[in-house]
Amino acid sequence: VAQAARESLAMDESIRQKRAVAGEEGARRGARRLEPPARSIFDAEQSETLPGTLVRSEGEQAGPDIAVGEAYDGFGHTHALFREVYGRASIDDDNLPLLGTVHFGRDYENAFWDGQRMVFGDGDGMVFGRFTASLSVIGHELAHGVTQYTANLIYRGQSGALNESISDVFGALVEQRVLGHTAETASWIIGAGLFTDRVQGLGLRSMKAPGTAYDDDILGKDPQPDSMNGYIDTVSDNGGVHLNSGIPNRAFYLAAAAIGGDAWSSAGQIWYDTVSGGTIPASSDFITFARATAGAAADRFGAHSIEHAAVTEAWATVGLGM
Ligand code: ASN
Ligand code: ZN
Repeated sequence: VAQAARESLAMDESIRQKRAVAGEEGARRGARRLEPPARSIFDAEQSETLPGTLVRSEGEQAGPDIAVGEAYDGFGHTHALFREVYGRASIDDDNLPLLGTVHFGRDYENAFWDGQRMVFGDGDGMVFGRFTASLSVIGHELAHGVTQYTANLIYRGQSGALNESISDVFGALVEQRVLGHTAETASWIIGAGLFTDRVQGLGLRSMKAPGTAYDDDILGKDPQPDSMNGYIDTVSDNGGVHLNSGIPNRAFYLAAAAIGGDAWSSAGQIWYDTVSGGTIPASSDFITFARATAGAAADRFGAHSIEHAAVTEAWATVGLGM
């Protein structure tokens, strides 16, 4: 027993040292200021020309255009999650201005990050409405920017599915924090509110139960797998990046649910540490990322913490035992 206690004390000491080092790094980096957001929203007026016309700059009052207001507010909420919870200064951690274009294209049924800005279509009005209507989608697109400036996961195959999943994770967390939802009360739906009344569905993807977000005459059944047993080998969609993301999405949900409470400060902090920590390669596959999250959980919460146990168990449940 004494031996075990000594080992556990030694463990605590090493964690304390790691945290002290992290704290000093934070203090040194503290020279870098955490500025408020610098948002600029443009209107493509149904063209596919970027950026379009500048319609709202930071600090300007809201006008009548709902999509412009949603993009502006959504950028603010997402910026706040990264700044207030993770101490990150915008997308690049150096106060990068947030650029967005709304009303992109005609009947354009998507939103995307083009490497420099977030772009939102209006949908066709039959299946999809405005893509700014969902805060988790706005958070998703901005998080692609954060991933680009950190782990820079290659947008193909498993690293691409991780890139997609990380965007879903922070998109969901932005929304949960604004709504005051815990891991237990959250919907874990990405893109709630995007579908028109014609579509039977909760949203684009379910992180809690991948493959069940919709089952509909127009769209068919949500094709996302929820464990490695269902992993989809395909050449389309960059190797199924929007499909296989269901697997790490569910791992995140399971970890957050097992820990309980505010997901952004528990599992979200672990995932943020993993993505921004500078340790995972751009070509990471699922198991590499899974092991890194376990390491990040141990570093931040302790090797014998419930957080660490929750993370390893979550990955094992989706077929990625380590
Ligand atoms: N909405 C999609 C995404 O952000 C668009 C795309 O695949 N580029 O992943
Ligand atoms: Zn994406």
